[in-house]
Amino acid sequence: MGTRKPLLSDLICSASHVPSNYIRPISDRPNLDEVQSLQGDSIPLIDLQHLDGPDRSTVIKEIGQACQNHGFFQVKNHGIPEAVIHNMLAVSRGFFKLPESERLKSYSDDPLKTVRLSTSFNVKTEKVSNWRDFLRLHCYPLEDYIHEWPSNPPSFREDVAEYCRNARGLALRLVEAISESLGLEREYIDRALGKHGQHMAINYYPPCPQPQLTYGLPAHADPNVITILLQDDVPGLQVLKNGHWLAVNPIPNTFIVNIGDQIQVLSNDRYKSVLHRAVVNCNKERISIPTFYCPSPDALMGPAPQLIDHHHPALYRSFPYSQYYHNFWNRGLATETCLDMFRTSSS
Ligand SMILES: O=C(O)CCC(=O)C(=O)O
Repeated sequence: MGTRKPLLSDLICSASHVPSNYIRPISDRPNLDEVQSLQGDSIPLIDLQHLDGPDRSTVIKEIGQACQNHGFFQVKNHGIPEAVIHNMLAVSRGFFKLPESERLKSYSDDPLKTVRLSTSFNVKTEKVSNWRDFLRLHCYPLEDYIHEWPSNPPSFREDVAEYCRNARGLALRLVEAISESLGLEREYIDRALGKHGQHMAINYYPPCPQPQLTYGLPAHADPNVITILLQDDVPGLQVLKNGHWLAVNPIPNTFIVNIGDQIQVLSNDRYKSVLHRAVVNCNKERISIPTFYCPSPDALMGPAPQLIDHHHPALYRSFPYSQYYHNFWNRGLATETCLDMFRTSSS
């Protein structure tokens, strides 16, 4: 028997069929024919150019409405230079093209590791695998983690660090804007997050011979505060809206932002953390790079007291973020969100 290949990209090189452990039951397949493919305006596209000027309140209102009605929005004029985005995508592609032996230096199936290359979602808990390899990195504070990152391709650390600094700047501006949009002080959410955390995944979805049988990532909501997604020019992200899946087709130099479960908790359900998924295709590999902006593990999360009153009782109990994160990784990706485990009896 040959050596077992832990990564999908090394296993499938020339497969003409999806191996049986990737095949979803018939009731849980992507039904790609039923997906609506709207161009551009499938989720709001918000121009951040005037976020820091006299028209701030107009942009804040747009962000608030997007969080309330969609849980997702796209941003342009976000201030992250095109070269930083280009280098991030190029070095990610370079990483996944490295020889297997080089990539496997970072391999681990332990979700608690701060740097790890792995496959699917959580190989320890899941029954069906997903058509994805990924490199996951902790990235804030950078100096605590950068020495653990891959050093190949040679510019990896420099390019990824530059991207992380920029993504953090954007995340902070958005977190302040979301705080204001809820009628809270600008720094309220920032303070609630404690020391802050920032993780990143570089998702690599190889071409798939039978994309209708499997997922890159099945439907899930994000456990963190906000996610800023950079994707290459290959479609794959889909968002659930009114019971229908919408394809969010890439627009160059924009980011997709979605609010995570912690904003739903903080806002006491005013804003919704929405299910999304990644599908794969026969012809093209796809790279997507989510930055997950998180509370510190010891931050105590719960609804903002200013949003609770007689008519709006607290819908969640307080909990340390580490408890939430632990539950997220250990239950496998499921469409029932983790939020239900933290609801009060008033919900
Ligand atoms: O690849 C995508 O577009 C979605 C990625 C995602 O949802 C995730 O990594 O959690």
